[in-house]
Amino acid sequence: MEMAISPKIEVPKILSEDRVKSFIENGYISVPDLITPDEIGELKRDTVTIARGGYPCEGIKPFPKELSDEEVLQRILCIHQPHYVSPLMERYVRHPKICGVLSQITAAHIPYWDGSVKCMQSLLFVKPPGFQGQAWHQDEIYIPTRDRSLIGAWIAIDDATTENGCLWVIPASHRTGYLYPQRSHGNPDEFDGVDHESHGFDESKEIPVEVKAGTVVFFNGYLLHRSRKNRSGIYRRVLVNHYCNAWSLLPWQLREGERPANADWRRVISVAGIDPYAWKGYERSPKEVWLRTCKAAQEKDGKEGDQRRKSMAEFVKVANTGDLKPGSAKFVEVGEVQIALFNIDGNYYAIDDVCTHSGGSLSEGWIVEDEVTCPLHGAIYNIKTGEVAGPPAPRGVAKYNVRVRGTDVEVEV
Ligand SMILES: O=C(O)CCC(=O)C(=O)O
Ligand code: FES
Repeated sequence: MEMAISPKIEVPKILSEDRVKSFIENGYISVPDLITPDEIGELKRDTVTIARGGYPCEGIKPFPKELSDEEVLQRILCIHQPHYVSPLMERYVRHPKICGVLSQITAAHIPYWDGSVKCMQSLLFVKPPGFQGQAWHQDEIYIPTRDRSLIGAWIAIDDATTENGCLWVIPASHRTGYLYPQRSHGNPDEFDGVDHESHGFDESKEIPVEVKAGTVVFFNGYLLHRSRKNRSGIYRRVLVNHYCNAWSLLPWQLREGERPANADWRRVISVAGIDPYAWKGYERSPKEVWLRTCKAAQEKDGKEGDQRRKSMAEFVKVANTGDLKPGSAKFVEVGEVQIALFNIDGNYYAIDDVCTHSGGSLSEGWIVEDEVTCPLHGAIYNIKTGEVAGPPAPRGVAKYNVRVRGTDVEVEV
């Protein structure tokens, strides 16, 4: 049988041969003015639309209407996979100039490569003032390719400086293809809690990559990089899209019956040249879209929540007793407070709905006895106390007093 190959996607050549060589040598390259000020404007506007839940999806609940756009953005470190729901973000995954550069450098280390590229991930960092950075890592630890061709296209939406938490890299650290071991970073004030830290190399070789808005920084998946806390008064917004050689299988996750050698993640978009595996079809997964918070965001919400609770704690009706069967949960909102209400053997309990790991909705989790498992990455919480009973959540969630008056279930907030 003749296998269907996708039509060829033509993209412009952007870089000189010297610049391509520089990428192969150093593992990264900055290309200024690839994105126009008008395009920056639409990326900023769409960030607000996504953050406010303007594209309905399970992972992003609309914030309360009373919150201003600024107040919404100030609660978000990063939005994962926005291109699955936002047509504009998908357009930037396919941006002709970005894909033109990608078709020159992504697998330029491989002889006979024909410039074919596919995208598997988008990350929209908001990183407001005070928010944590990402500790040392290599992206191929998270997204393995077969041929060391993973590449990030890091689109600066704001000027990125050492003050607001720009990218830092160790030039040429990708060359050997060595994946450094990881450990816990032990610095939650500087770095986000989700990521471990790569170690075992000379950190003194790191350099900051300070760039103007509209610049795109391209970096290889083996390049050691990190970013620090945002210590400025302005955002550091960045859209990072990840790609690889379209000829590489993508063993990102093993499904049933797959082995590392034949696993192939198909939630991809072909963006340059051909897709030799087009015959397998494509998948999309709006379920993968979610908001990631960090320590700074949780502390902010915690402080505001504490103040609110101290100044105006009162019992508020949130449900009728008949609304929840034993062993089930319900999402309820009182003002800005998002609560997971549980019925365990006829008794009612209320805890914050938002998982402290990365914002999963606990009311949508799995309940076993008096514990709930976060639907996103499996953190476990005690429903009666809000305490963490299993990783990866860094801390517990607030617990609220509940009382039943007649058939009214009331929560103290
Ligand atoms: O920009 C950042 O803060 C980190 C980006 C990053 O580590 C990545 O996209 O792999
Ligand atoms: S959001 Fe990751 S475990 Fe809950």
